[in-house]
Amino acid sequence: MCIFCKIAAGEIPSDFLYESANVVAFKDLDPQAPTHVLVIPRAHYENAAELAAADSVTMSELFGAARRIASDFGLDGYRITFNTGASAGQSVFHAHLHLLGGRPFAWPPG
Ligand code: DGP
Repeated sequence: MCIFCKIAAGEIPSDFLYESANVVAFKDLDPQAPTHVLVIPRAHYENAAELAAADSVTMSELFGAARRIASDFGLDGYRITFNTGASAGQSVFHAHLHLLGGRPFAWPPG
């Protein structure tokens, strides 16, 4: 079982900022901004593309959860990222949405 499957299943105790039948959200271990939350499907998909192809309802719920968490944190601007593939910086191969906020962000991203 991968690390995010274990978190979603409650095998690794975590504080969930959002939780439903299909999705959980929790703080990133290595935050890159004052607010850095990961929103993941409970079911295992290797990346966002695989999730989108297999379950567009859950994919949509990731965005809804991110919107709600951004509102809860009072973020007036935020960035949503899906690193998809090792060349794009993906290091955990269980689909996850990064919600980042609380500081200015540069464009283009590094
Ligand atoms: P990515 O590089 O896009 O695959 O992002 C993976 C993120 O997951 C990275 O920012 C660090 C975070 N992370 C890795 N392992 C854990 C963990 O066990 N707990 C939490 N909360 N975050 C983790």
